[in-house]
Amino acid sequence: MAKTYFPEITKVIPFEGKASKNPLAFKYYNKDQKVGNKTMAEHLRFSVAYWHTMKGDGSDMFGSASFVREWLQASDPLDRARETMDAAFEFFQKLGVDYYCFHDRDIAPAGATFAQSCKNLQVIVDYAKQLQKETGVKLLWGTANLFGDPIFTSGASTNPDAHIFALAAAQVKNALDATLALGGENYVFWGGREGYESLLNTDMKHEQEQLARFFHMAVDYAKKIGFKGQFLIEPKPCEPSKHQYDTDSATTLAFLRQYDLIDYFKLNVEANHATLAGHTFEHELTVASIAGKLGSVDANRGDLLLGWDTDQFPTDLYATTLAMLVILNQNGLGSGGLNFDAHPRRSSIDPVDLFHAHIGGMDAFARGLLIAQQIIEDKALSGFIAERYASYTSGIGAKIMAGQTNFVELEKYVLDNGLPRMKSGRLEMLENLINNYIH
Ligand code: XUL
Ligand code: CO
Repeated sequence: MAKTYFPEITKVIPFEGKASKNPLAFKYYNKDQKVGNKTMAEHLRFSVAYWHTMKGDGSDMFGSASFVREWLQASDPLDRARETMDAAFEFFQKLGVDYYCFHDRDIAPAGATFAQSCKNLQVIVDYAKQLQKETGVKLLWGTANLFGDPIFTSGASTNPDAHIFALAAAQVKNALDATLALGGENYVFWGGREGYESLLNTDMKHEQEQLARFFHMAVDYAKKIGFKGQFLIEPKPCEPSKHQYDTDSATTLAFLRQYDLIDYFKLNVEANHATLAGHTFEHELTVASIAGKLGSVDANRGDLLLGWDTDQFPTDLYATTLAMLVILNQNGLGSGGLNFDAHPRRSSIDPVDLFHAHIGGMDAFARGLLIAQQIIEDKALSGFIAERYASYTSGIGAKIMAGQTNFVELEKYVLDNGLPRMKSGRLEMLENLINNYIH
């Protein structure tokens, strides 16, 4: 690498432990430390989001860029893309993460024609391949940006115009080729424009059928090119669309089942999308997990007082603990990981703030992992929950679960045994218990 973009970071961010006062050191994330039967790195599989970390400029709906990044200054778009890629790999290595994620248009600039855009992507993919080989950093997932270009304003695959559907398909075809070329372990579909604004001009059934056709074609194309990575859908209820079709985990799973797609997809659950959908992060993770469909996580958080996707770095230990409980209970994310789909705030203008932000997120999840592992080892919650449902393990409860009884027999059961007695849910006791583990 010709020059350094993060000169203030002279070595890989070290693990220094809880007592360290060094803000540029991990206090909890100790890559090779075993937790249960895996190392922290194997459990957490952290990934950097190219769009925020490398391309984010601090702008918001009311103000222009507040960050000035040295890697974004070259006047030629391809030079700029290469310099950004250099800075990205310097960042991944100095932070000590093994994975990154991108949209096609994050890594390579759009050209004046579609053919030019594809060529640009090819050039940068070749460059990324070389840097991946040199550094050992891997691609967690690739995706296509089907929301930024104004042509997708009324949808990509759900657009009323079939020509635009074709453009979206062509773009995903190239993004899949890129992901395959870079050994991507997953491929994500996030449908920011796959939704509608008003039913006055929308045929919802038609649009949902279009979306299903699109996904089937993606499955077919992946088979054709030998892409073995996991397909993931990332639910979000709104923003930028008013109603997005992949609203939340439950809606997305129902859609996948309805259109015979369930075998080919898992979900990429994002914390801030969960809260926008009026759910907790752990609810969305659990709905996906109990269906055997929790594939990966976009790790971030929203702001309780703001009703939009603020994509802040995760710092809340309560949230990371509950998330890691779900992940540990399903024995990990498989080919998925924890991708920081998050950006420093508008006032955090320095490149070093990117380090502080990621270090905080990684430590918050490492602590969540340690706490969740202890809770599981102690059977602190599972024991209580098992006891709460114990009446289903024998007698009439076991018959209910085995499908061996009916309303008539249950009526007789109540008549013979009298009215049931209530039991406490002990929520306050359990909340206290969790707080005692978070220390
Ligand atoms: C948008 C969002 C996306 C997806 C990938 O809210 O989360 O960046 O993660 O397209
Ligand atoms: Co996301």
